[in-house]
Amino acid sequence: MKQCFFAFAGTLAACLSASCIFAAEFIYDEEKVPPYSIPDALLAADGSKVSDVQTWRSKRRPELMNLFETEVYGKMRGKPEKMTFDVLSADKTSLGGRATRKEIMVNFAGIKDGSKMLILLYIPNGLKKPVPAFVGLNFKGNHTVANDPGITLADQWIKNNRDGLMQRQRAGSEARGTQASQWCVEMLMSRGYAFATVYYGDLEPDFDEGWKHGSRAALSKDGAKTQFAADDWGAIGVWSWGLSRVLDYLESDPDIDSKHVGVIGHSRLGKTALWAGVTDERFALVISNNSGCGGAALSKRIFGETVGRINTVFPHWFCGNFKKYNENEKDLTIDQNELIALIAPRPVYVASAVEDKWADPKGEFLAAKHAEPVYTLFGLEGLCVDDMPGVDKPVGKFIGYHIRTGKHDVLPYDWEQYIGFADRHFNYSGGLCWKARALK
Ligand code: GTR
Repeated sequence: MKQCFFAFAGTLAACLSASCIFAAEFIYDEEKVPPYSIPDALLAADGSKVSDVQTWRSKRRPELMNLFETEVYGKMRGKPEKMTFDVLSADKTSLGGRATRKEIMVNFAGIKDGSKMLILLYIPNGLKKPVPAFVGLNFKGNHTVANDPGITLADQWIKNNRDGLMQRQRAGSEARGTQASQWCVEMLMSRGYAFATVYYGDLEPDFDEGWKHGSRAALSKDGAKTQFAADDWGAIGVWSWGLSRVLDYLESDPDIDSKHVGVIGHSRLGKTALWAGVTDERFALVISNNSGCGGAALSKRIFGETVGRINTVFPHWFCGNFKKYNENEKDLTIDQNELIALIAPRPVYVASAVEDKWADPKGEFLAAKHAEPVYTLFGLEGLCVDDMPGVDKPVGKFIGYHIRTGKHDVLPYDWEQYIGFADRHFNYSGGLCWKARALK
């Protein structure tokens, strides 16, 4: 136990200091951004320009996928053959009778004591089924996402409230609902969306050697003795993989319209949502909330968090090869605009916050902007603006973007935009049905 405390201590200290103590080393002034060029997503490695969807699909997309897999996130695993889903409970009276809460245990190897994750799923009551859904990993345990005493308390690796260090423990009930403002479950229910979440520590506790206690070890031949190859997956890889396994379950649940599932994440879990959306084309819509470096922000701008910094503080997040670009972003042949482009033709939304300079809001906007040519190839409109929009002025059709007032966080304002975006793309008005019913 002690060892684990210390294993996480470095990460935590660095985490807390990331945007403050070392701030002086980092670029926060546009004038100091060195010259850089944004790679053209449509320029193939052989120098030819891609000008049709077929060539994008058969040649350029696989080429970029391969580069992101080998150089940034590491190689993804497939669906485990023996995975099982056990619906542990289904309570139709949760959230004051407005939703059905289900908890589903996913055993990846089909055995109870093996690696597993617990899905918390809310489905709005009183609506015609199936309904579309949002899926996202949570930072602090399923019990923190809503004020609902029926949610099982996490007993995996969680941060303790005193010093924020990660420990294997059962969460205290005082933590219930403490992250509710970031998830807006009641808003989702009232707008007719189901919501599924998993605690990310179920898949891998978030510290350097955390993989030994998670699915990366469980899925390796040598378990915790494994040596990862330079292009093998990191923690973001396994967290993204977990999101795909949630979708596997949702495909089996008749209450869920699994063709209309959006994947969402904030910050490091925003990086995770983007990678899940790229690697699993079953996700119909992708949302990155303040994901920053290694997420939606361009690496080559070196504004705020840098590749060297992220790989030093969080050595377990990306694959080994990504470290080649520490203080050497110019050698990257790809950048994050191409990651966003890999989501095309599916709708993607990138959101920034004014005070979240560490995540480089302008770099996030530019990456979204420079993903646009691939959407154009599909005959779709992207951001529909050339310059960064004003604060709290969302823009975009198939690529949504906003920069909102305030800090690094997910706020009800963000959810309003995401749900509206999903309503438009899913041609859905579950919220209206709900209102009509309430009026009767
Ligand atoms: C920071 C990290 C960011 C971001 C954030 C978070 O410390 O530097 O890349 O992911 O953590 O996940 O909250």
